[in-house]
Amino acid sequence: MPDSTTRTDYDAIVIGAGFSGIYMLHKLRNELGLNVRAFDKAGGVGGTWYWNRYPGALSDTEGFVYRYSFDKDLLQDWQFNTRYLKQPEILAYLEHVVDRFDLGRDIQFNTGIESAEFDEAQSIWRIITDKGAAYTARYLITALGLLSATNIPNIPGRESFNGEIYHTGAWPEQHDFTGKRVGVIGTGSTGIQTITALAPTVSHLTVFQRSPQYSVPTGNGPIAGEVIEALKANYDTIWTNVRESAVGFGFRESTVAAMTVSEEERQRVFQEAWDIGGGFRFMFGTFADIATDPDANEAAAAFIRGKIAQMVIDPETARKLTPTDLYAKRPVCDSGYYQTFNRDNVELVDLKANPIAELTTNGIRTADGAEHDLDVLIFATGFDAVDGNYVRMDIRGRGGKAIRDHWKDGPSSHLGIATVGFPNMFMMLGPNGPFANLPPSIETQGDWICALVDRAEQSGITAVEPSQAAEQEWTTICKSIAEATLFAKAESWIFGANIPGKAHSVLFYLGGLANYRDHLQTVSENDYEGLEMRSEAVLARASAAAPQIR
Ligand code: FAD
Ligand code: NA7
Repeated sequence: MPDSTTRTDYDAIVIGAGFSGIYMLHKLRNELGLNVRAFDKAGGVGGTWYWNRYPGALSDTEGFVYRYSFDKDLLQDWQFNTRYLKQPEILAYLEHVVDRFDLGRDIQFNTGIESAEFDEAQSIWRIITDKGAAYTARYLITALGLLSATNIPNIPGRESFNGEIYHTGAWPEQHDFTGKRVGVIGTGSTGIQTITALAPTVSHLTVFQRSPQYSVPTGNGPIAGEVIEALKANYDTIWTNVRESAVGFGFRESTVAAMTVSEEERQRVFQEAWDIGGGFRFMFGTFADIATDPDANEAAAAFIRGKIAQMVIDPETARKLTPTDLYAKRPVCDSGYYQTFNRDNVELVDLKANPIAELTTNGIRTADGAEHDLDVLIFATGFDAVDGNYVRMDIRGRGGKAIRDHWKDGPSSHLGIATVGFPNMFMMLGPNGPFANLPPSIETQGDWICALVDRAEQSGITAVEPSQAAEQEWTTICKSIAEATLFAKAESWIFGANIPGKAHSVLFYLGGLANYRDHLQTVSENDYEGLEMRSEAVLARASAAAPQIR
């Protein structure tokens, strides 16, 4: 039986110090007054923006909404002068938030969490760090990142390569590749940014492309001072609109079906969006059904294909760069990607026609026997998305069940936040969370979790977890929405299709941020219907006994 005098080191432990972990530390410590400790294996805050320092790294959510909304003064104070934010600016912003809200003293860096186990008898979590230190807490907040666990393909001969190897998502240092022969594998959002930024600076760039991409211009550039002032003056309305929208990117989403307008009007709308720029804007701001109706999708795809043909001079290179499948992966945008292939020092290798055979001492040998000599090889091969960092840790819930086993057929959750058998573990951006601009999604989840924790604290509830039925229902909702979209027909990380051997499953709630918020509100208004709350152990508050680690 639980011991009523059980004390924990902390009330809550937060793993991760990116947008999500920072927010949760602030909410739980500064607003609820709990004793909270955050850990990150990184050497500093920032998460994504700590690790992804590759050349050209940029958020493609427009900067005015790629930020927290919770503090009005912060919104007014933080300066920006371009439409999108580069990695150093976002990192500086997050560092500022940590300083501003005095969070740094409760974050421990360079500390990976290797295991987290729920002690059923005590209703507490026990975590062990990679330094062998053990800590306990009543709540475990996993802010592990959904695009954080790097995917490095298992290419034969890797150990024999004499050059430098990098992954874009594990790039904590700056590097100068001037004059070097560089290879990039991968042409997703990250590869596109890296390729475009690197090409003018290296002696030769070889791009190893498995799937060509539909990309539209970012439209990045300076924003006039008066526009920034107007944005700042309008923030209340802006955030309301973001929260009431589907993708939360800060633009007006279309309600018009593409095929209900004339061909001429469609072209006008596509051209206008092309000129303004933005990947999400092109997919969701032009017409309402690009992601759901095959004809609408083909119209958008054909428009982009036509642009590629105009931009790329060599017809054979243009052919290789032109996708023929659905336009149904996460929409991406670029700052001159296709034109980069008009440069004399850039070469495109089509891996579908000619796969990589092996890495050699000097570079990459493709199946046709050609040797591509390289000084540097960059993997822009993406991430084991959403559950990747969960299954890389040893997380155990009730009965010692490992999350790896719990999710062996694909990860699931209730509301993207909690999962059966793992009480008091609240996930930020867990499986089947919203597919939308992430800072407002993070705040949505963080506020809801915080209210739930407060409710538990006020009522002496010691264990909260979803019922099997609630989790199953949420999984079914997510699956049926996903299947109504064309995204489900494309092979991408949104469904775990990019990782060999990973179960193909729905990883997101594709119903939009506004509807997602409605779901959360309905659950909380119905006294957290679908969540089982127990009062098995009466634990003393950690604050009374917490070790002083400063
Ligand atoms: P992360 O920022 O990924 O932080 C997770 C942290 O957890 C990491 O620091 C990691 O080190 C730590 N961690 C994980 N496991 C452990 C462990 N076992 N022990 C200790 N620490 C651990 N989203 C958008 O909405 N718009 C964009 O434009 C956009 N652009 C992106 C561009 C790139 C290149 C990438 C990679 C992602 C982009 N994203 C974008 C998604 C981005 O990840 C989120 O917007 C947001 O930064 C996620 O914050 P987070 O705190 O949830 O996760
Ligand atoms: P993505 O979008 O998953 O792109 C990864 C790219 O790497 C993509 O072109 C892949 O080709 C390619 N890839 C992956 N594995 C291999 C192997 N084994 N061989 C050759 N090519 C490979 O990741 P990103 O980092 O670009 O973007 C992820 C998200 O992070 C992005 O949407 C933003 O939100 C930020 P494929 O298409 O699978 O054929």
